[in-house]
Amino acid sequence: MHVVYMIFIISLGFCLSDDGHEMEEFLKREYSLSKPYQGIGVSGSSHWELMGDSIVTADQVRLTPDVQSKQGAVWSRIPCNLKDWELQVHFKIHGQGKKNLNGDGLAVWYTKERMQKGPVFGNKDFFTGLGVFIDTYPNEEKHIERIFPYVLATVGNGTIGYDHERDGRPTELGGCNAMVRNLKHDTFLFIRYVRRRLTVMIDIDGQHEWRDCLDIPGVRLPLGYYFGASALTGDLSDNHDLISMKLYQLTVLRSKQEEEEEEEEVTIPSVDNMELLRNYYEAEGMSGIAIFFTVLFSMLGLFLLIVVGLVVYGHWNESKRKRFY
Ligand SMILES: *[C@@H]1O[C@H](CO)[C@@H](O)[C@H](O)[C@H]1NC(C)=O
Ligand SMILES: [Ca+2]
Repeated sequence: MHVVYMIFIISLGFCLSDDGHEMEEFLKREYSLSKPYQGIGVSGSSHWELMGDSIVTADQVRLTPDVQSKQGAVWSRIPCNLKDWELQVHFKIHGQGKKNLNGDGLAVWYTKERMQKGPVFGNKDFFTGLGVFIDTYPNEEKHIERIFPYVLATVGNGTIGYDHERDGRPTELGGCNAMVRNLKHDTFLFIRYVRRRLTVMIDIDGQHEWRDCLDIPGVRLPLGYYFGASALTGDLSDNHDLISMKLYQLTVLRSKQEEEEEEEEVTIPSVDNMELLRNYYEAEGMSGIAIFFTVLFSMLGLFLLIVVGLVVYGHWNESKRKRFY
């Protein structure tokens, strides 16, 4: 098993270094949402549609207010047929709740379904497509390896449920910690999908620098899905504000081999080597505290064995001596 992990990690590293491709980007207004949010929620001709408790103000689309049991969303009306894209989400999460007494979080979507209420950050469960979650409340008590707020990505194929009690861990593709609440400066989430590679980055320190969150090759997403964002509050709450979502089309040069590999049309979202990925994260999850205790107890065990051994040897020696005298 370890050999397999090693090979997997090496191949990951290999893919990371093969990014010498030139890219150009164009802002696509029809898939973007930005001030002054003309016509959203009022006009049927707007490219975006509001749902649930979300409201539009001059400065933001407020998906939920800092009030219990709210859910809201905003969805694009136009399916996206771009192969390679980059989504820059400017958001703000803030509220009265003290540390870990706020929730539940915000999600950004690229899915087949749209405008359906539900338990996954205000969207339906068993979704088909990509969800990137900013989970601000740790539901799972044992969350040693994850520090909240936590950003994670999940690809659903319509049959996989989201495990709320475990903060989506069973279906996590990867993630990172992100202290995003109640900040004075602007906070951004960045999702790039290029040549079936999914990259998520965050800019939350006010330094105008993207920080890596996850980077996974072999993510197969169909064309023609919808972009959206949603948020949910429960017993705990926060204002979940969307300031803008800007979608850029990327033009990427592909090698002949890549073109051939991608020729086959994707109809169901999936992730290559999902099993390996999951095992890899579980194995990695073992590191840190688990390994520390394993080593500690092994050493204590060994120490005990040595002590017992010495005592037994001492007794044996003594009884031997007694026989001589
Ligand atoms: C969806 O994913 C699950 C788990 O990977 C798999 O068992 C199932 O066959 C997939 N469903 C479809 C329709 O591909
Ligand atoms: Ca949670």
